[in-house]
This record gives sequence, structure tokens and C-alpha cells, in this order.
Amino acid sequence: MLPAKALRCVLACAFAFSAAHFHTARAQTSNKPDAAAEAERDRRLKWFREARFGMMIHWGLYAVPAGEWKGKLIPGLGEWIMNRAKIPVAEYEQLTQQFNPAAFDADAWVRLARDAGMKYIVITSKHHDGFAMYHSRVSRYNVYDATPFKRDVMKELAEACRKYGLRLCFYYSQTQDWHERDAVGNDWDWPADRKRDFQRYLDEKVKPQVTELLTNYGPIGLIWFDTPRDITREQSKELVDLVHKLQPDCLVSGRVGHGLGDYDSAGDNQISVGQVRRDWETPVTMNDTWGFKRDDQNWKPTGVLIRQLVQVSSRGGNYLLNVGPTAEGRIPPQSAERLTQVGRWLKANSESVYGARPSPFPYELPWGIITTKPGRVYLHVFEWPKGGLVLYGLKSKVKKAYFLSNKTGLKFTQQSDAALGHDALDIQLPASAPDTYDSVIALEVAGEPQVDTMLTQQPDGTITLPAHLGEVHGAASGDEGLRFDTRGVAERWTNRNEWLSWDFRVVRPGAYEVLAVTSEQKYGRDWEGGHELLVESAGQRLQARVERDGKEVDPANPYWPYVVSKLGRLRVDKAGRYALSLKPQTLRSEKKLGLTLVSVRLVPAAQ
Ligand code: JFZ
Repeated sequence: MLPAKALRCVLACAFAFSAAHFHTARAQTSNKPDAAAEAERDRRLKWFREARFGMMIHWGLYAVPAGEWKGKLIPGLGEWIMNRAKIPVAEYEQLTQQFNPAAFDADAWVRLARDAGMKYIVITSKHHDGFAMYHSRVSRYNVYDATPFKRDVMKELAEACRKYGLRLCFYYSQTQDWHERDAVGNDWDWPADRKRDFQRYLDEKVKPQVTELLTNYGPIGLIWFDTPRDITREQSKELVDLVHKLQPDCLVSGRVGHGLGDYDSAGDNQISVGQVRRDWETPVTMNDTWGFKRDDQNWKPTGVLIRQLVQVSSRGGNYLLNVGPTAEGRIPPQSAERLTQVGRWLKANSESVYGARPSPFPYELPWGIITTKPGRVYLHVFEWPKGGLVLYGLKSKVKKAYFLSNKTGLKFTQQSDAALGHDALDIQLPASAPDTYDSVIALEVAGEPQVDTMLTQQPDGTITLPAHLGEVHGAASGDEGLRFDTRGVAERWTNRNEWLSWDFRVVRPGAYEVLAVTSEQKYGRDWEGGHELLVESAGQRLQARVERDGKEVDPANPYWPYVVSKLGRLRVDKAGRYALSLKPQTLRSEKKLGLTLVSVRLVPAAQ
């Protein structure tokens, strides 16, 4: 079980991003920016809003031990080894002697990123271990002065980025610095309750180093601050102002703290669903670590990476995909291979990703993902439908349908049932998908695509009612109680006075199996069941307990396995509009997890 403290951290970390973004969420306590500041932010965000795809690089001294310390495998993230193994500063410093990455080739790294279709690179200039990966004059604890390598990694990358037209961006750990007594994080060299002068650390290390980074390497796209922890609002503000003073066009990541960044950062590896209102980015690992770990071979398949990229694009965000180079300076071949495959797909389908706008539908579709442009709707088909693809809810008249990658035309029909307010587009498809990962069908329409946003039954007969699209009733005020994480999943639903309801359209009447889909914690670490629920819909009442009746995995969010629970049967006699309410009768919360609802799903019952 996850310790309560860790859980609080997960919730607190995720909060900066989560609740405010889904339309059911309560109003965020906002920092109301004035119009001039807002206009500046818009200007700064211009490139970011088009970028879609960036490379994150976690590279530092931790690449030397690569997940192993004194013959023992250290669990957890590679770049956290100093913390996880409680390595004293004096010992960790010795790694500098072994850091001599002869194979480092900035040109090749940036070319790999460019060929993958990435538009920016975010590299660790200083991670939590406190070691600067550039030639710093502020602290000799840096790659130029302290290692036999004696080269400025950032200088070389800046040059290559300029050459290939990518934006260079710096990750900088502003609060945690395990090398500094006055910073946060190292409680093994120094007692946790020591007197710290955090402001001194900010003034004497962070600000001077951020100044170097924004002065010596040309224009920088953004500074990716991270893990704000106990930095104060004033201190976060000082950093934001410093960045904007030195480079007015440089963005600041949401993880600077206190909602003061130019854009939001999603929880790690959390791929958003539903409509997101702010500019955002999600950092994602290709295996289970950021910094290189020799024993981590849990690589995500290329299809998952493409799916995540497209899902993020369809919700208006940027996908920041990580690589963790080795101590020799090599990007692992498993990473390079996947990047090349993503790049190949992207090249043939780039129009549906770069500059594309979000899906006009508030819900996700069973066969794949939608992106749009004025005059175009792109259907990213990941699950090839047998016997053609049917899309409900598109109001725009389709003029033409074709495969984006080879322009092959496709036959289609379009119908509308005025009484039901129901539209159906039926596209004829070949028996098998032309692309292994994602075959993109482009639809030509007049102007902005028009859709009906009402939740509707899908052509396969299922009706999915996503938690984040439910109307919240009986909610506690303030920050307490039910809310939705980045994935749109309910969290902190432990109060039975809070309940959800949905309106939806039934196209095909019949008998339905009602299911509750709930999410386990990350890596399937934990789950809480046993809640008793009351479902009311179409004049019927179902009462059932949330049990483990089945499981499934969402390909875009594979780290969070889902549990499927049967709630009973519902009969719907006529097509039309219905409402469904979900009222908890008893909620279990011994584990403080509560009802982590993903969706309520109605599946046609076998007759
Ligand atoms: C942080 C770092 O601690 C980690 O080493 C890595 O650099 C990663 C990109 O960022 O870890 C986090 C930060 C925030 C969340 C999760 C892990 N979060 O909000 O869920």
C-alpha cells in the first residue's frame, strides 16, 4: 500500500494541473493576470502552441551508476539514485571522475530529435543532484570544471539546435538540490530539522545559474522548473520575473510553483482526456525511468508513443518524450529506434498533428482520436473497425474523405435523423489498416468543423459516460472533496453526499449491462473497492457493490490499470435522451482512495 504521505504528495503535485481543466470542475483560485501580461504570455506561447512534440533529456552524473550502487540494484528513478541510496555528497561527488562521455555528439542527438519530428529539446541543466551540466562560473560542481570531459554540453547542443532549427530549453531543479545544505531534499548528509537559509541558496546558486543559462546560450525556449515543494509564492515569482527580464520570450513551466508558470505541466505520464482549457504539456518516459538505468527494459511500444502524441495533440497539449543517455553519451538504441519509427509516421501524417486543433468532441471515441483544422477533420484510426467506420455527431457536410498519407479517396454516406437530432457518417474502409500504428482519414468540410457535443451511444452500441463529463452534485466547497485528475479520473471521492449525473442519447434501444470502470493507482499499486452504488436511469434503479469483475488497460495511459465492475442490467425501450445518476450509498476510504471512477459504461447485453 502507498503510504499516506506519498499519496498526499501525488495529489498535491497533480493538483496544480488537474481540477481546473474539466468543465465540471470548480473555479480555480486564479491569479488574474492583467490584459498586458496576458498579451505578452500569448506572444511567448506562439511557438509552443504549434510545437506538439519535444524531446526531454535527463542526463547527469546518475548515468554512471545507471541504477546500481555498490552491487545493488536501486529501485525507483535512475536520476534519484543519490536520494534512494542515501549517497553522501562526498561520495556522489566522486562520480565526476568517471564522467567522460566520449560518444557524446550534440549534432547526432539533435538530428535524431529533428527526424523524429520534435520541435524543441528540454535538457537537464541541473537536476536534483545539484550537478550543473554546463560550464557554470557560479559553482565548480559542473561538467566542465569537475570532470575529465571538460566540455560544455549546453554550448554544443545550442549550436546543433541553431543548425537544425530546434528550440533549446533547460530543465532546472530550483527547490531540490541535494548538494546544498540550504536547499531542499538532502536529509541524509544533514538533519531534516536543520536550520536552512533557502533564500540564500536561491540568491547565491539558483538565480546566478539561471542567469548564466539565459545569457550564455542564445535564445532559450523555456525553463522547465520542477518539484516546487516548499518554495514560497514570492520566491517562485522572483524566478519567473528573472526569466522574463533576461529573455522576454522565454517560457516558464508550470512547475515553478503557485500557478505562476506560462503553461501547465500535467502529472508525469498522464495523458489528458476531455477538453483542456489551458496551454499544457505532459512529460513522458519511454521506459520507467528518466535518467538511464541499465536494468530498465520496460519500453513502451512505438504504437503507444504515437497514440499518446496524437491524444495529447487532440487535447491541445505538447508531448515531451524523454530519453536518458548513457554515461558514454549514447541515446539508448531502443529509444533511437522508436523515435525513428515515430518520425516516419509523423512525416506522412504531419498535417494532422502540427498546428492541428483539439477534437471538437468532449469525449473520446472507441476506434481512435480526432484532430481538426479549419476545413479538415482528421480521424486517427488506431483500432481498425470491421466493415467500415461510423462517426456520430458530425454536423458539417463532408465533401471528401481520403487517407492522409497517400491521398487515396474513400467512399462515404452521410445521414441525419432530425427527430433524434442524430447524425451519422459512414465511411467504407479496406479490410485492413494501411498503417500499422495509426491510419489517418482526412475529411474535407466547409470551415470550422461543427459537431453535436452531447454524449451519445457509439456505433458499436456502447454508451460511455466519462466521470469528468458528469455533473457534480452535493460537492463540498473549497479544495475539499471530489475532483478529477489530469486523466479525467475522479479522485478524493470519499463523501457519499457527492454524486454525478449525465445526459446522453440512445440511438438503439435494448438491454444494457451497466459497468463501473475505476482506476488503480499508478503501476497498479493499489485500489479501493467495496463501495455500494445506486444507479438511476430510464425509471429503473440498480444497486450494486464495486468489485473486481474484470480489468482493462487504456493504451494511452498504460501505467494506470482499470478495474471493471458489474452494476446490473438496464432496459431502454425507446431511442432518445436519457439521464443517469450515480449516487454512492456507502464509500470505502480506509486507503484514502475512495471511488476512482473513470466512467460508467453501458454495453449491449447479450440476448
Ligand atoms: C520530477 C522529478 O523528480 C523526476 O526526477 C523527473 O525529473 C520528472 C520529470 O519530474 O518528478 C515528478 C514531478 C511531478 C510529478 C511526478 C513526478 N507529478 O506531478 O505527478
